[in-house]
Amino acid sequence: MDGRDLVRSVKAVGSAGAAQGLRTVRAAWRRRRADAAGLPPRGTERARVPGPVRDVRPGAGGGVVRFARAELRIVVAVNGAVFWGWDGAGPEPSYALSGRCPEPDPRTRLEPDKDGGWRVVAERVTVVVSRHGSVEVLTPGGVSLRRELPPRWWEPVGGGPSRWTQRSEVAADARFFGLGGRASGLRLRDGTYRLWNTDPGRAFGPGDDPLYITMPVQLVVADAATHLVFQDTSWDGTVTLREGEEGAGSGHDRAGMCELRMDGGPLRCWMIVGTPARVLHTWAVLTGVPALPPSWALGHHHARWGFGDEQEVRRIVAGYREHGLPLDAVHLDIDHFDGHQVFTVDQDRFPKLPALAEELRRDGIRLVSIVDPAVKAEPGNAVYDGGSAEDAFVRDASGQVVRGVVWPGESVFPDFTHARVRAWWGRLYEERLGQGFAGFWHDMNEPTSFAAFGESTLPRSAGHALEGRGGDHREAHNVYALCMARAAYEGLCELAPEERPFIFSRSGWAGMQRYGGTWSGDVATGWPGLRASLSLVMGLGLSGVPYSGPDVGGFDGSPSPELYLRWFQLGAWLPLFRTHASLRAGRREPWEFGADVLEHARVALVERRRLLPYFMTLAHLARRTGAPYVRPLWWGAPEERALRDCEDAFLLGDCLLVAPVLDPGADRRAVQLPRGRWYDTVTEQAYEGPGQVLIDAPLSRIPVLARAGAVVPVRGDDGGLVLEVWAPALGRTGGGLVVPDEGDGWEEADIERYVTRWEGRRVVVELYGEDGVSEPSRPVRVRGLDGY
Ligand code: NBV
Repeated sequence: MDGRDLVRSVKAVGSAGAAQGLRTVRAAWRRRRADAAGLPPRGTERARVPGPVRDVRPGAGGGVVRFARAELRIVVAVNGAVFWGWDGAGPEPSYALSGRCPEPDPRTRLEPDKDGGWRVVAERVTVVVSRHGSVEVLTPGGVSLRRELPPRWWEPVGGGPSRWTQRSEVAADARFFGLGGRASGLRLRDGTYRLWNTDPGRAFGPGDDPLYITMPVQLVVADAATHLVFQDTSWDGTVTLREGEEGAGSGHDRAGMCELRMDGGPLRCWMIVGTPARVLHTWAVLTGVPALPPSWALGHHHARWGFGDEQEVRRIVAGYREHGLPLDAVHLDIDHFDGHQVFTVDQDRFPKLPALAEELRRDGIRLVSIVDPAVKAEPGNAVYDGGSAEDAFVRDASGQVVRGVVWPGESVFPDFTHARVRAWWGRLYEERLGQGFAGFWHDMNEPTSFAAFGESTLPRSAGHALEGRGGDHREAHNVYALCMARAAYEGLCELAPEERPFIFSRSGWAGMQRYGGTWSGDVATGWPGLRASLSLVMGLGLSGVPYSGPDVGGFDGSPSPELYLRWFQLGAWLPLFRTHASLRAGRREPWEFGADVLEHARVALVERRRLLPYFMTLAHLARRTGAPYVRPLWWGAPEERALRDCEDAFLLGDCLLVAPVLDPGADRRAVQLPRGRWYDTVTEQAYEGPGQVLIDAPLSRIPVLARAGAVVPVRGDDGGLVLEVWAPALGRTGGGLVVPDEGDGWEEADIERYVTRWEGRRVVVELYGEDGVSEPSRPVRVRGLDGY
């Protein structure tokens, strides 16, 4: 135990009560003993590199290149995605892939290359394999996008998983994004990022890494093309990034560098090349399209750890009503459980939960329940008894059920990597539905188990089914939450087949979007936390998870009225718009910060409600195209280098540009504009991009701009859908897609395609349907006409 561990252990004892503190000390020792017994020391290791090339075997979509000490399989799929795997690794089995692996592209050719190497030539990429096993991916025009140097393995002489390293080079102008949810910034700066889902154990800020969702998914934006690279390995590891440097025409560019170091697992990787939109689309095809949230989940949510009882919930809901503030969902945290036990209700403080849920639903407000994976290890607890009968809980190497410590005290953990266990767990949501809950909030599923020292998770030696293959927590850890989300999603589809499930999960992995979204976790209250909230949402979107949002106001402490308001104004433009805070934090209701804040928050809430049809459209488009709702400014113009560095504004779909205020004391801010004309949505003033403009940002609002020509579906005063059209620039056309859907079922809404153009001195809007062009049947409101 080092000094920091000791401080943590003392704190744990102090804050969570002496009994719980002692449990965490015992649990930490148990964990250490389990790993000492269950994981033999690595012993002597032998280093290996592929060695010189020997021969090749052409195959569908590419083939196998054999080296003296390794072999490499390359397959280009019909959708243009390239797979390569060393030492027999194929694309499956994989927790990230959504189902069947895409078919190989039969037009691909394997040909000899210079110096004894080989190349795979496909329609959109060429993959060149050198004589010693480097793998380079080039555009059809021959520009190099990424060059992976020959990998290096360290194999334990006595057997066991090999560690490995893979170094790669990218263009000098390339910028890195993604890797799941990172707080440090949207653009991933030089440094080392860990791949191990982690509960930081306290409110986090931009300096904290890793966090709850890590993914070996990088999006690399460079002049030549954008590419996504996914190392499909769930083991612990690190990614070290170093941006390149251009030698200002001297010809001495320094390439960008990426080094992956993994503790084990297959060395296999997918790469997708194209525009950002194309890349994310193919990624969604590969790993599954994002679950469509029910329409109410795109409204405003209010959560709190520690509502305490039904009366307090009613008081908050009444507060929203009395202040004229729209509210769509209320979330109940672990304090509504009986003794913090999952799938129970504290009957003293929440005696009539179904009646409360019904009452709220009549007002259009849904109840959402937290769900923790840890089950109190106590006979008599129905979930424990049922799970024990089902043999559902994770066991250690010696066959004992692993015990950890979480909120209910000593706890056990379902093994979600087993189909039978997922089916059992999925059925447990029936109890929640019976209580009237409509949505589910998965927490503590990194998984977290409190420990006074060492890592706050399960022992690495703990066994997992891994779909029958068998393995341990080193491999299962990062996919634990993904599998929990799957269990809930599939269970809910059976239990409530008419409704699309609403699940959002603190932890997860590549592919988690199939089951739902996520949120920031415990982001620290403060201006840096506000900034981190935005980088998390954007980074997750670029990793394939489009639905997320922060705890508005931050998780801990008490934000100043100004900070609270700025956070609220940002949250109103993010997919998950939720106020939430810790048991010990100050208030988060909009009326608790003075009359001005209340007024400005109301404006943000009313605008969010007005824009619900637009958010719903973005949700459908995310499902159909993989494009996140929230996109970096370079989304449509990755070649505009200045945009690659912009981290304080974002595009919301194709139509809007949102520039939140992220600093105290600001009453205006600089906004970087992509090419084209943009209108301030409040003043209707027009700005021309590309370039930077200064825009007023008084406390009453943050700058939100609409793209000239955009068609934004909004909710009219009578609740019907209205097309808000922003005048195209003169001589130009514009347009937009609308997916009308106000429900929470499965019926597929048709996409409406609109085109806008000038006709004389009038802006006209036309609906392009299968039967030709027609007038829209929906009311149209044209804006931005001043100055024409
Ligand atoms: O369940 C309590 C909290 C929850 O409010 C928060 O949103 C989660 O991120 N939970 C973490 C556990 C306790 C954290 C200190």
